[in-house]
Amino acid sequence: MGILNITPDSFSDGGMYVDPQVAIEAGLTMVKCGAGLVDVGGESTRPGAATVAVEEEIKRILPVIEGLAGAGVIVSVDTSKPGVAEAAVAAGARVINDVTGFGSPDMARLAASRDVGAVVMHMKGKPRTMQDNPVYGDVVTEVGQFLRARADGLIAAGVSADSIVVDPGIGFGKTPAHNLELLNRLPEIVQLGYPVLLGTSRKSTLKSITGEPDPKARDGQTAITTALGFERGARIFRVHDVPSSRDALLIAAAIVAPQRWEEWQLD
Ligand code: HH2
Repeated sequence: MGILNITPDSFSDGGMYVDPQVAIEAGLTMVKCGAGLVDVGGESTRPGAATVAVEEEIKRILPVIEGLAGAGVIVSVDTSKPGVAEAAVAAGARVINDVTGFGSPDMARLAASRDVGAVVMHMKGKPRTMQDNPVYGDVVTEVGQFLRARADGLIAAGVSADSIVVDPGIGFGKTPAHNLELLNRLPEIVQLGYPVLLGTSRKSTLKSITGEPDPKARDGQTAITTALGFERGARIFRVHDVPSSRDALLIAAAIVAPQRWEEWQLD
């Protein structure tokens, strides 16, 4: 999953894709490099980010979604606002990626009424304050319980189970130690029975280990989490730099899942 943030303030690609044509070209390049889908967002969720009005978020992302979907790209929309998701789906998005985990009944109803995929992500608190000393008993157990409850809620609302993907929400209301624990014990999230999406790309937990201050210099570090995440059962990787994570996946699969690797060679 390639990341395309149509925002002025995202933590690593903010301001790069404000011109829709530039964004569409970048999305098409991601697909050429091996992305199976492109995640388009119009509001940063980095800690402390300002909220964006529905109309403004739609204005940012709609031309890009139309352009990519029109070219046959599978697009997911990264939003927690039902009004934005509805406009995005009408413009051709086929997946709703909600970092608030479909807590809003309107969002669950929307996913049920359209034939779309639903990415259910865990976040503790709200973006503005989520990194203020987050505390868990056992982070993996709590994240797993949250994801199971939200997935159950979606199914009760009428979403089909095979449209659901879960995501532990790396960096969303978690310390580096919480994030590393989630990555190490990912098989416990995989056991929920849904495909697992991992979003580690360029995040500050990597910096907490390597000391690298520049997010754009963390793609190699991201690729390592992609390989280890695959080995532990994750199946979708949300990344800014597609080629490095594609290579990581090919190598990881060649080692731990040779049959899958051979299938990928045929694609
Ligand atoms: N991370 C970000 C945004 N959306 N969605 C899912 N499902 N999982 C994630 O881990 C995730 C996400 C934050 O990263 P980014 O989009 O690069 O930055 P920003 O929020 O500043 O736009």
